[in-house]
Amino acid sequence: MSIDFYKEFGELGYLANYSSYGFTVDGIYYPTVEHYYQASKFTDPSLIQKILACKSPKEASVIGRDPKNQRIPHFKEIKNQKMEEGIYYKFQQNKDIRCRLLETRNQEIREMSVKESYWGVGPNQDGENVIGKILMKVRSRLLQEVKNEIISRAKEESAVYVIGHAKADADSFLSAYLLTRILKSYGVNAIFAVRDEEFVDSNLIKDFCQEDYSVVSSYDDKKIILVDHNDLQGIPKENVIGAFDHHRITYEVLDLIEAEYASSGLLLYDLFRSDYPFSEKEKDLIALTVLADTEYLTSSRFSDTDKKLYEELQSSLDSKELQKKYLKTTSFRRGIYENFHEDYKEYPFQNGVIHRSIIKSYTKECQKFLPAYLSSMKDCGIDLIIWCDYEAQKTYVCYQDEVIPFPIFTTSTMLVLDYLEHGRDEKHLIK
Ligand SMILES: [Mn+2]
Repeated sequence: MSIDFYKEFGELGYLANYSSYGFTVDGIYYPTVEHYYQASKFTDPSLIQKILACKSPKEASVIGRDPKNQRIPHFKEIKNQKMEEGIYYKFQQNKDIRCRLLETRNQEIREMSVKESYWGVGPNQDGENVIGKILMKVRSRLLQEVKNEIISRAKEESAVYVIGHAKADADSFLSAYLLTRILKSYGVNAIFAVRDEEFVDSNLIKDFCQEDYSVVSSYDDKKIILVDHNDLQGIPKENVIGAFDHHRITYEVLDLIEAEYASSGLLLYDLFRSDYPFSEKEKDLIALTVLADTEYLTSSRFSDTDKKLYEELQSSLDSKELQKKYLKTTSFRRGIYENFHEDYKEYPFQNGVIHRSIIKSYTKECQKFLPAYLSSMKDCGIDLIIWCDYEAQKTYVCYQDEVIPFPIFTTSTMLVLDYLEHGRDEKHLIK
């Protein structure tokens, strides 16, 4: 699916040249890309001043397009370059939207202007879409730059701790291990670390990776690189050099590469495969991160693009067998309250907070236990159960006294919340 934006409003408005993200070039402040682009047409200082002083990009555009104003000769030949510079500086200097642009991974970006067949897609959607193409070009350039920035800052430190999130799962643990090795190859004194020794996929981790790790519980002046999350979780902001993640931007760490991948391991693979020679063993570890984070290749998070990358790993791991061995389903011998709180999290939802729990079972257990869990929700303070039946590959959503068979098999809370929020419209199931 492409990212189609039009004008500076709404969720995708940050992509538009009229959106108010200012930047400085050679000591001059430009309030928008439009101001920059229009000013670049002229050499007359008073005209440039006039454009810069415009309160809106629209006014700047009116002056810039006025045929009475003398443009620099052959501006046509450099107009794309000027546009690209403006867009580049905008995203380079506004880290919050830089994150958002990087988050779009490799999706096509289109400017849906019906009037513009050059800069946009035009009336028949077959225009040149030059703005969209520039945005994609700037995106790849910034991706490399952020990556190199994090690495070069890490190189200046006497030591850098690479850590995943608290209660590490397989992706968090293995990705931290892989990134440590990658950073070492760049000359960084990287230390493989965890926050605590409570592991979610402890059997899988033990069986596949017996590497020594440090446990970082106090931060002092330790420098940190985060993997598989980008929330600080108690780490002082100034200690964090950067983050690599595949979930959601928290805006707590802005030196961040975050894009939707099946796992953090797969993101690292895509990011470094052209400079770092991954060994067979390392590729298997990457494959494991994918297996663990996609419920063994069954979850909706495993996109077609991920699939291609995963196949490139040529891993010999058997996903079915590993699922049987390592997938931890809910233990129904324990009490309902305990199981609700085993995989429990609060999410902001409809101006409030929703308390959600994930239950993982096989079909028989699902049929046997679901009614009792449904009737205990209120008493246990649970608003939403995402119940995954791994045998039947079905997900049931229990919400407001109702059991809703979910249209696809998933454990993704974001997907479920999106679906509930948008009137159960299936359009919201694929990102
Ligand atoms: Mn992960």
